[in-house]
Amino acid sequence: MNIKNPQFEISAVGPKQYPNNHLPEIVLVGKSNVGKSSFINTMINRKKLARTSSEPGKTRQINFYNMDNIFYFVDLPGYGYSKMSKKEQEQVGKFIEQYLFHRKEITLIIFLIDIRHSPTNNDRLMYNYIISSGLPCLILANKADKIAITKVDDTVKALQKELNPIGDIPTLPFSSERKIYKEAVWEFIDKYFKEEDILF
Ligand SMILES: Nc1nc2c(ncn2[C@@H]2O[C@H](COP(=O)(O)OP(=O)(O)OP(=O)(O)O)[C@@H](O)[C@H]2O)c(=O)[nH]1
Ligand SMILES: [Mg+2]
Repeated sequence: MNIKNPQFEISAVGPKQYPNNHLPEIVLVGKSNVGKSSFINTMINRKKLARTSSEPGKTRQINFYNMDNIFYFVDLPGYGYSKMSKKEQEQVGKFIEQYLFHRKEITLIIFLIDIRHSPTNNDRLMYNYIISSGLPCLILANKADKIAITKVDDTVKALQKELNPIGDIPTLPFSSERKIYKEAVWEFIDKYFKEEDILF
């Protein structure tokens, strides 16, 4: 897919603010600072459409990015940012749950894990939720540039074995620094949309 005119549409804190045009939504989930917002920028070759930061906890609302009126990338706040006050963490947790548990437009979850580490407890909670929801999911082992290129494939396999031993959830490497992994993700999205007869 070649997105020509990606647009930020809205930052929402509740369902009333979600777009109501029923486009399919591809949602980014993962812990704080894993690279969700950067993923969106990388996929569409923009440096700053989605706001990123080296400080965890940058994204606090649910941001909808309209991809040529074909679908939305939905950027969620990350979980597990311990420096946020308890109240803020609870509030952000509520935004995430409210969206993930009820939004009918979700068509694919892109679940980012840091390629360098075993999944955290919160990653496992999120994984369990995804499995129980039955929503389609793609796992991305992100920040692949942080390990030697020759080790990427084996590390991705090991991570999949750890998190998803049955091996029924596709797992790919990704990196916003090393752009070579991007095409495979676009191919996955294209194929997925075609198979599910989702659009156009
Ligand atoms: N080396 C490397 N750094 C990355 C990659 N992706 C993101 N980063 C960096 O990681 C930091 C966090 O990136 P964000 O995209 O803001 O992370 P996020 O998951 O949106 O974080 P929250 O909004 O806090 O949940 C930034 O400093 C990015 O430049 C990657 O693939 N490789
Ligand atoms: Mg973010």
